[in-house]
Amino acid sequence: MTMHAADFIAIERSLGAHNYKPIDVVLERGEGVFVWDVDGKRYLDGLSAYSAVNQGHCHPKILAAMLEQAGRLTLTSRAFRNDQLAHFYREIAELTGSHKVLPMNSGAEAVETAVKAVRKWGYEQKGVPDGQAEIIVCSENFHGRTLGIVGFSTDPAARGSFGPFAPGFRVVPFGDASAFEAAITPNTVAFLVEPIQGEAGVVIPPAGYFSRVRELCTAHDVVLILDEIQTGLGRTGRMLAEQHEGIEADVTLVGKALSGGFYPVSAVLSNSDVLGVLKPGQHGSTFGGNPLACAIARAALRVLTEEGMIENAAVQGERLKAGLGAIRSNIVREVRGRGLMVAVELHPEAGGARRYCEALKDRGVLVKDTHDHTIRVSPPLVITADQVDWLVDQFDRTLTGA
Ligand code: IF1
Repeated sequence: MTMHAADFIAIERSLGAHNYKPIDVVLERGEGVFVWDVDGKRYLDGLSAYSAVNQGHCHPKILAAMLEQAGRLTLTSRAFRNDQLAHFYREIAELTGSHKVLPMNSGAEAVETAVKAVRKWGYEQKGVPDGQAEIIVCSENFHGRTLGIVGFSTDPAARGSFGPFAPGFRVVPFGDASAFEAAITPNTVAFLVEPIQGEAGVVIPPAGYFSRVRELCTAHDVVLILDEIQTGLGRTGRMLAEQHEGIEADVTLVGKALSGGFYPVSAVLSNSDVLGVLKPGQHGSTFGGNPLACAIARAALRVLTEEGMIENAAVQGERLKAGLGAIRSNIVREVRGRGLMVAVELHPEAGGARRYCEALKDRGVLVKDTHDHTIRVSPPLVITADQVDWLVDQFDRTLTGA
């Protein structure tokens, strides 16, 4: 019996937990910027799995590296060494200017790892009294779904009914360096922040915010942790979004596109001695740093740079932003973004972004609403100028009702 879209959806509805409300398109194949549904209809992917497939779907070189490694050795655990880890360390350290690397799997695990490491650093290096470490975070943050992380979320949907939560976090408004300064105490060990807030709707901080934050962190011996899980690895037109701000984080978190979407791979990158506080037995993961993950990540990083994807993201990002910004529609409130991390915010009177995402789907464009009134647009970094123009045209027709 051939299954149709409605059949897949019905089974998911009856057997799955309803923790998502996906756009009802059932995808079965992907290549570059395109994906195809079970009826053979083609779509331009304007989400890239939330920036995990920056390199485009099923990139042939990453696929080849994965297949080659999968037939050789997949998992040793960290009880033994493997011949991929050292190469991965060297290559990612060089590309990001880091001195120490700790591999994990999901983005949330990288965030949790950083929280553990900076607390330990605070007690052992900064001299914070035991159990008193404080970490400053921003309102509207998104860092993942684990208990430690949702405990310092300000989103009622993310944290509601999941407590009790761990103490030790202070929340300040994003983009306000004075508020950050006022929240620093002698027990502050770190500031955890996204360079551009993704889930909050692609919120870009005011110019100068991060250079001031960097100064304050240095002056008060506070570890600056940048969550680049979404903004990193070319998405904003630079390898890391911090490069737009002219700063360097002490700890950088990457994930998502670190595998080009083939496998969950994340990493904590450290410029300071933070990761140095972790000793044998104090942290780990069965799958973290496995040879399959390392081989995939190495290929994913290599194609990003070798194939000019980061420069392309800068060029096509400008084209996309200009094109979307030129749409004459009275329901568009603002178009903003950096590189290929773009958002179209609609006026509340438009009745919500979801209906426009549904309409765009019918026109062959897959995008996702966030926070009711914003459409996130983040295609793979391999998108061409013609494809950007076509994408903009579909937005134009949808938002002007043409
Ligand atoms: C979902 C959002 C994006 C992240 C940052 C850590 C993580 C994420 C800056 C955790 C994850 C996700 C998860 C995904 C939706 C997606 C998302 F809308 F929820 F906010 F991209 F914008 N730091 N982002 O953006 O990484 O543990 O998921 O690997 O469905 O929850 P993870």
